[in-house]
Parts: sequence; C-alpha cells; structure tokens
Amino acid sequence: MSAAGSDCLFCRIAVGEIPAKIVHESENVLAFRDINPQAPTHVLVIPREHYPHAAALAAGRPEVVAELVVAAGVVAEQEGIAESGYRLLFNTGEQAGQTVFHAHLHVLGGEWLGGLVG
Ligand code: IU
Repeated sequence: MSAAGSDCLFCRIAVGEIPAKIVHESENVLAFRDINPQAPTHVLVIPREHYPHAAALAAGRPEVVAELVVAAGVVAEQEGIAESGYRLLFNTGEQAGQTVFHAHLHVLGGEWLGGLVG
C-alpha cells in the first residue's frame, strides 16, 4: 500500500509534522489522544504505514493489526482502565462514520460506555 504522505493527516502526525499528544509508540504503531474525546480516555492507535482502513491493513499487514491491539492494551494499563474495561473500535468506511482514511483503532474508556460509542 502506498503512503498518502502529505495528503494524510495521520501520516503527518506519524512523522511528527503535525503535533499530537502521543501516549505510546513503537516501531510500527503510534498512539495519541483524540482531539475530540468521546470518553475520559479516548486514544487513537494507528499504524505508521498508510492504509485507508482496518480491512486494508488486515489484508496487507495482518501482524500490525495485532500490534495495534497490543498497543491499545498498553495504553489501557497506562490510563488505569485495563481492569474496569475499555472499548476498541474500528470505523471502517463512510457509512460507519469513518472520517479520517488512515486506519485507526479507537480506545475508549474511563466511564460506563453503555451502548455503541465512537
Ligand atoms: P473516525 O473513526 O474516522 O470517525 O475517527 C476519526 C477521529 O480522529 C475522530 O474521533 C476525531 O476526533 C479524530 N481526529 C483527531 O484526533 N485529530 C484530528 O486532527 C482530526 C480528527 I481532523
């Protein structure tokens, strides 16, 4: 999958061109706070490499999908929500509400979430 580079907001965050509140990073993934949080903890975990959504990432680099989930667990521990529970969410495509077309895993928690949140 080719990089979207300067056209992609999250690619620019991944290379440090646009600032973000980074909470965790590793070779292949980066986690930063959502600018419009929907819960006390709302972090986005992204692959550094550009894929437009989770399904494309799973097709191209399935092992990185696992790395996103592992990173989400690390973030949950850091945030103190691993025990109480948290929600992992991939919006995949426009009708699901995806607005940024660089794959990202939402990590939501810190309060009772009830029904679907994203
Ligand atoms: P979605 O699954 O594509 O709808 O989620 C995109 C998220 O990216 C959404 O929760 C936004 O608040 C968030 N976001 C951000 O954290 N920083 C930005 O500069 C922009 C969107 I634009």
